[in-house]
Amino acid sequence: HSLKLLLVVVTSIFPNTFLPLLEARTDVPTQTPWKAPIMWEGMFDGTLYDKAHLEANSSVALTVFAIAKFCHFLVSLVRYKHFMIGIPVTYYIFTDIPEDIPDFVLGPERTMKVLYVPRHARWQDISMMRMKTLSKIIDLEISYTYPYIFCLDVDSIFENRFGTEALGESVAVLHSHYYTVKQDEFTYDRNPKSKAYMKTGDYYYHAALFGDKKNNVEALWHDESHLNKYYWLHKPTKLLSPEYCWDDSFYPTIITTLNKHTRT
Ligand code: 2GW
Ligand code: MN
Repeated sequence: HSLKLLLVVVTSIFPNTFLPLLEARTDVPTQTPWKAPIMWEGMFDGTLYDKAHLEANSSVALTVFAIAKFCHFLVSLVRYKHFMIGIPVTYYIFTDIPEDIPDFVLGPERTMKVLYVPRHARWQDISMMRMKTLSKIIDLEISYTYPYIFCLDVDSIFENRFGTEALGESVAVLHSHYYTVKQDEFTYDRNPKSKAYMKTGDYYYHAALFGDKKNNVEALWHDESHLNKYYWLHKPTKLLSPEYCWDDSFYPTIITTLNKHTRT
């Protein structure tokens, strides 16, 4: 009984850490060498996660950047269907043209904040400087209000459940182009002068969170290279399968559940 009680207490503090995973899939790796779960479709009961997160009053800040011509992507992104249904979500939209944000009706428990950011001339900087803006807003505001934050490319479309099972201390997404690829073909930054330099690593992660810009050396894949270096040094506690960020144009799919990320 006391074990059960302990589990109940622990589960309510860390709702998504201790929920049981269903019978592991055998066709894909479901755990990292450092024992973090890799979440694949069919491995979890979403209703259990939703219930635990509802009871724990979880909420999520979802940050996206819509700079220059990227505002139109927002329409499909904010559709109330698949992302964290059942718990409150605030969209943090960073843009240089607030008047270009389309009108949309937000679903229940959704709110939106539009924040102005200046446009950088080079697209590499648009992408990379997201981290600087994000770390500022996290320190100023988000960390006080939201237990969870997800940072997404705006050109993503939720087409299937992207639910509370995806929440965790530190969550990385396996890049759909690389999850079957050998490590020496990963596009890590191999330039020793770069802060993102890495010879070996664990996986190749997709930049759902971002790195920063230092030393005046531009990393091979910009923020994505820094992100990969960061997650190599600080192991994520949960990995999401490439199902969470799929790219249709790349591979005729063997995967049943897709959340699309269109390459622009
Ligand atoms: C990006 C490339 C070329 C021209 C413009 C832009 C651009 C990006 C822009 O004009 N306005 C804008 O808001 N962005 C934001 O940056 C937007 O949120 C977009 O989703 C994000 C990343 O750019 P994207 O989606 O065009 O590039 P991907 O999908 O090839 O990005 C991957 O690689 C990037 C680094 O090179 C990042 O790591 C990104 O997170 C990865 O998915
Ligand atoms: Mn993108």
